[in-house]
Amino acid sequence: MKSLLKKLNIQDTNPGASFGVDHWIEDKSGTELVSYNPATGEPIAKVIQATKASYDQVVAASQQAFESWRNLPAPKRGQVVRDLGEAVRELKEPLGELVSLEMGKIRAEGLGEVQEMIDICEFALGLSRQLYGLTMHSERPNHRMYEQWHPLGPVGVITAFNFPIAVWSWNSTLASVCGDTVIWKPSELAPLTAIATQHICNRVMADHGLSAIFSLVIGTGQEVGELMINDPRLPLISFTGSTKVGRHVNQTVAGRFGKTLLELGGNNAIIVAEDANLDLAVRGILFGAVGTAGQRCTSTRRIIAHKSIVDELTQRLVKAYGQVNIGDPLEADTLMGPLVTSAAVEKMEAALQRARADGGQVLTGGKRIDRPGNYVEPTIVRMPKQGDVVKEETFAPVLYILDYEDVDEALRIHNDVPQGLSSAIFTDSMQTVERFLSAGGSDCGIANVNIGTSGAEIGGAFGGEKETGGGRESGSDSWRAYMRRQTNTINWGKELPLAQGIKFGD
Ligand code: UN1
Repeated sequence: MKSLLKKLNIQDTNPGASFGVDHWIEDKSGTELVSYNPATGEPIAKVIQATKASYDQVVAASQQAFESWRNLPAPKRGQVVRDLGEAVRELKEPLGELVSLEMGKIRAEGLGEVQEMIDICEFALGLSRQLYGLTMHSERPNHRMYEQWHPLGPVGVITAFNFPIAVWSWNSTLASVCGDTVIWKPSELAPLTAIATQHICNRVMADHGLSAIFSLVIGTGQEVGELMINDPRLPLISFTGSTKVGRHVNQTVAGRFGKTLLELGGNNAIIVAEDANLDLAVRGILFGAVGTAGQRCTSTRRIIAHKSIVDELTQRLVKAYGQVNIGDPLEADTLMGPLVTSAAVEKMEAALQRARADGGQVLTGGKRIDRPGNYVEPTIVRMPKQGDVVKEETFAPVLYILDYEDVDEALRIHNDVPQGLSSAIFTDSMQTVERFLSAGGSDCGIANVNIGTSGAEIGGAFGGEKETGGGRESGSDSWRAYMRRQTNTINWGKELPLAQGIKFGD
């Protein structure tokens, strides 16, 4: 562990704010934050959290950096992000392992997460030459109309523990090629991953003679989070986390006419039709429900299976769950690591208690594992109906199984939850596929066919509807969230005709 931390410049005690190589700020009155290894319960290292004083210093630096960064041609900004991707590629292994060490996802997924950052850096580089605006034909003679996109300013990015690098990188790489500067408040559960990433950013910025394009402020939601969402100097807040906190962020930022980009709770279901390829379905469900110990926004939480195959599917899933190797996330053959905190274990236990009270039958799992660390058994619960507990997001490996008789019923159950992030169907019927993808089908931001709900590629827009918050991050045209649109009309004639044919004082 010591050599891993050394490779990434993590000290025993780390300052909690930075905007450049020579700009690490240790707040004298900052409180200590200890990062624990969820696999053992042991401390890894400490961070001195930022308070208002260092927060203000970071925002001032970020504002100042924005003044010149916004004028650098976007393809030049892209080159900085390209170098960031290259620097991360060189440290992929230790960085991925630090993710595993700090939040408990298995090594393969930790590395996958770093790969997601490398991928989005490449995407952002290409994007830096494609920040397109439209041109329109004016109704007036000798007039030209078009729209262009300008950067917003310093953007606040508040991220969750479960993707401590990837989600920040979706935001920061796109925002920075768009000409914004970025201020990052990571989860209090994954501060060391953020510190390691900031060290890399600092090096790359220094190579380009820059600072404060990427900045870090580690502190509590109550202190630093509140400062950010109330701060008119931050025109956009991108927030990933629970619906409950997201609602507060949304309302607060809207109150000052700021913009938000929200990626909140998911309660993702897979419909398994009577004609589904069950081999594929079992594998897709296993990765979706057990991967990352059920702690992805995209994790599969509900199975809606046709009555004719539900028993066979369930038996096969129970068997597959029995073969899941649970243990140290850094061991090569582990498939499921611990939950992030013991509070997460307690929330899982409470949800299972409610599910049982609702008539749920636990078919496998259901218990905490008696060893150090926050280990639980991956759990399958057969539910007679979709009650309140099934409609809530429990961030744990709990999979509820429901059944249906016809596609109408499947879709009704599917959409009858407050969240709308990801969804999937397993079927070989073209009609059922099209039905699922039609306007009256899945109401989610992501709808997949014959693959699971999780593991999206960076190239598509990522996000969801309803209480998931409506934001879109990562690929496609998500970059627009980080810019402001300006419509321009240019008169190159010698007359001043008015639109709508209005004559005024002629
Ligand atoms: C999240 O859980 O917040 O699609 C992000 C996925 C990952 C990202 C998940 N690429 O599962």
